[in-house]
Amino acid sequence: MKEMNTVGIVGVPMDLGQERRGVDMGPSAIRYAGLQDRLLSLGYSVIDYGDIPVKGRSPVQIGDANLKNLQSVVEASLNVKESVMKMLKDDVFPLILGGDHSISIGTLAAINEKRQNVGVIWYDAHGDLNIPETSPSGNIHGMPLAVNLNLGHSSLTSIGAHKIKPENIVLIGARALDEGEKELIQRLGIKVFTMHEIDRMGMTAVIEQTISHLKDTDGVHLSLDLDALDPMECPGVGTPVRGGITYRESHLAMEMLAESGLITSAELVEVNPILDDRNQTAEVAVALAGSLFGDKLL
Ligand code: HAR
Ligand code: MN
Ligand code: MN
Ligand code: MN
Repeated sequence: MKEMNTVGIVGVPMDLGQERRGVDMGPSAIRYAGLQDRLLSLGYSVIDYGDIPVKGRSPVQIGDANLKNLQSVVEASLNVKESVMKMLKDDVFPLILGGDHSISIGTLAAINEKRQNVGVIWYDAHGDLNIPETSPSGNIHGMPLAVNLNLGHSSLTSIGAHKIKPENIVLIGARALDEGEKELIQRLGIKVFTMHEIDRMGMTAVIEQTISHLKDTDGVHLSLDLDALDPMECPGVGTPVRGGITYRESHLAMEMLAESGLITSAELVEVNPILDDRNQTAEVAVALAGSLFGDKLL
């Protein structure tokens, strides 16, 4: 973690990037799980910027089958961007609570305004590298990383200067990549640690290599999709995939990232309390945030 002693929290009650209801309650669930107290206990000051307004699901869907709820996602993303820009201006560490992963379009649009050469860690079972032409679902939460490479529908790519360089991205935990995503990864040479590499090398080596891959960036954004973890430990997600990262491996990853001092912003996404078991996925999110913000355990 960069020496920054105030954390800014903002919630994005967004569920329009996918089809399962309930993920819009993610920010509340994460707050109820004690995020603020966890950060205060680690010595940070916390400013809660509240929640960003997100339109309800309209019965008449705007956009088409390849881009569900496009117009509402664009509107919300512009609000996310504005709010994250405010946090950056206030010089606090931006911690954004989803909401589905489409919120990342606005988050990184803001970060790209402020910094050049931004690094991104995409901790996720999925690649989120679809464009409308390759998406099997038309769900925008499967597209944000592509948008951040300036690929996809112009209504999304025009939300900001989406200029993340392929060589500044690392995917960790991937195990459900679509064909078009695999092709893009190969073509752009994006660094990916799939579950295979995590099993084979161990999380220690994965994070060491991630850190060395991203060491020359101007700060790294951690996009933490809770479905990266195994659904036995994080059942409260809309698109669970078996065979995920363990709770302990994830803590190790966060602890090593904290030590690296590289992380300058983060988001916790895809927590869906309706699908959860006693808010445990939100509790995992808060516990991992503890490690990311430097809890040393001793
Ligand atoms: N790749 C699939 C699609 O595009 C599933 C995407 C699921 N995405 C998330 N975020 N849950 O990672 O529809
Ligand atoms: Mn995701
Ligand atoms: Mn995912
Ligand atoms: Mn753009």
